[in-house]
Amino acid sequence: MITKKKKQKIVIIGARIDGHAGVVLDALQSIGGYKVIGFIDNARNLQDSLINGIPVLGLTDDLGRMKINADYVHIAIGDNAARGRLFNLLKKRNLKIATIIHPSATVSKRAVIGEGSFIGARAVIGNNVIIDKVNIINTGAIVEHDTKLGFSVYFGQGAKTEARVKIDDFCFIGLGAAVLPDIHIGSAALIGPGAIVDKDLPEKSTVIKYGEKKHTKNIYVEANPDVSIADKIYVAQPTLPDYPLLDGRFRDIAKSLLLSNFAKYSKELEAELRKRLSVKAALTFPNATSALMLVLKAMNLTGEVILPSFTFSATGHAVVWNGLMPVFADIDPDTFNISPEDVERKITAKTSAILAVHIFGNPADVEKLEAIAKKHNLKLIFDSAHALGSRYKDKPIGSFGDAECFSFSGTKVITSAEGGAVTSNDKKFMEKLSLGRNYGSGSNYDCQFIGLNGKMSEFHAAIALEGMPLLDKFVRMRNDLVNLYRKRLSEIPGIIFQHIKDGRVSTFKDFSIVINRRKFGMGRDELAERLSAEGIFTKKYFHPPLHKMAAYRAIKHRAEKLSNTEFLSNNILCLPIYSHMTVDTLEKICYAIYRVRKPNKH
Ligand code: T4K
Repeated sequence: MITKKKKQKIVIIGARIDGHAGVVLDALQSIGGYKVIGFIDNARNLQDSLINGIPVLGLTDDLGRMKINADYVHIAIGDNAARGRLFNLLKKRNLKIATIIHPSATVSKRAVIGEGSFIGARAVIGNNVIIDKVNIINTGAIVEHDTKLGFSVYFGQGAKTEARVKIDDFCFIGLGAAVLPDIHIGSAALIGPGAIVDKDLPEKSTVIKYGEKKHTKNIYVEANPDVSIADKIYVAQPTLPDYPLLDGRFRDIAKSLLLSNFAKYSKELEAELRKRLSVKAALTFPNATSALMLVLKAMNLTGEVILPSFTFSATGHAVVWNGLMPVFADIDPDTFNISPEDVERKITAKTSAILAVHIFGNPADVEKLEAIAKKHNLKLIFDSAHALGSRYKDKPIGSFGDAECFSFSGTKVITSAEGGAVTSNDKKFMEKLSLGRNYGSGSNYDCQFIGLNGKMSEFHAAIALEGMPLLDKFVRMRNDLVNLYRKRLSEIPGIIFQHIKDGRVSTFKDFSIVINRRKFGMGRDELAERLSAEGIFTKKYFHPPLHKMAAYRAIKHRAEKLSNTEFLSNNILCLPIYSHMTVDTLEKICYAIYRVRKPNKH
């Protein structure tokens, strides 16, 4: 009697049928003996649908508690961090994770293949190779003898190692890359397509093909593994330049023995800012706070300065450090930027300047503010700390008003670790500012006025320079993320977004939501707490507003009728955003918001 052997039931996590899930499905069909009974994926549009006649059973985010009636699961997700995290989660649930080896692959009898790994068609795994858990070795890859691959490594199509190579956890080896014998690659390194690795690499290194200068979007994102998906999600993260390129500039600086004093890289950064921002003059600074302080000082301002209270403390501090009185104007409730109408209402005979902010990168009402400043003969300064890469009516932010001040701190779109810059079309003013950032003197030590140490170090300038070519790309990536955020979150009642007016481009240095407590089911503070309990860290930018801070209550200031400022400050929450954030991370945040809220039943 012939008995038909019962097929093993398997669930595939990850449902990209035109991606790795499709490759896994094909391999299972070639192997035979498995019945794929479902996919699990975080894409909400796929829920309850059929893919190749196979149902989508639920969200990856629910894997911790979802019932799975299968003999095996397999994780078909290319992202190393996500795959590793899910592997650990599934192991905690005692689920069996299938190791899949395509029948056309050649695997030495003395090789060890870890649980949950995938070996693709025509791949070759040599003698004494040890492949740790949940690796992907793609089509036609060659892992030569005595090589060791760590946990959750990705090996692209046709990539190969020579003998005795050691590749640590979470590394990404791109399509067709080659690793020479006896090399050791540290964890989470990115080896770009076609690259040749001929020396040991420390963890998180990036190697792109020799001779290529430009990164592609994917390479850049992969170079900064989105660790948050595996662990905690922070409101901001720097997206850092490629280390080997930076290494060249750092060596050059060390060789020159000139570490500061407005030298080569500081000057290069200034030239880059002039070019990108279409502005006549640019000066680097150690941070935006000192830049703002010195700009106000060099303008010889007196009396009162009008500024928003809805901003970061540094905007107001620059005014107070100069012995000027802050007069707070209210903001527009939709754009969150200073209201030109309220600015005009608050002008007195003592007003000497307007200090506006492009909040979260959303360009302020530049033309209206310029008209008011001109009409009342006031200086106009923009705190553009968030706005490097923003555009107003097709012009880059950077050439408006009398001066604009930028920040390169660690949470900004382009970072130099700490750093700042001032741009202006007023060359004479910038000459004075240039003296000011050298304590107030030229080379003869005869100080013309009380300046400060406003020098950006050469190392910091080199980091910013490395990032500058990526500015437009990062702004586009952030705008794509915001579009997806808005799409997902607009399905939840009680969430309002910052309005970006037509003809303006925001950098989305921050992505903010405003919570309507009644419609959403809970207030901003409770949402922040609940997200924090899920490992998602948000910021209440800007709460308290400046006029409610202890330091400002203790000094002379004016703060009349700031109802929009107070409402926004009490209800706004900035959600995580950074240029290399993955869609998986974003989906996780949106789903967490959806899950933790208390919908209003009435
Ligand atoms: N004007 C405005 C309108 C500003 O917003 C700022 C500064 C300034 C002027 C002055 O610019 P600078 O003098 O700083 O150049 C941050 C930043 O330190 C500050 O630069 C920024 N604005 C402000 C809005 O935010 P915190 O204390 O709220 O953020 P922090 O340091 O907690 O960082 C947020 C998250 O980012 C962390 O939870 C983790 C992550 N992070 C941060 C840094 C610095 C990283 O992953 N890596 C990092 O290196 O002040």
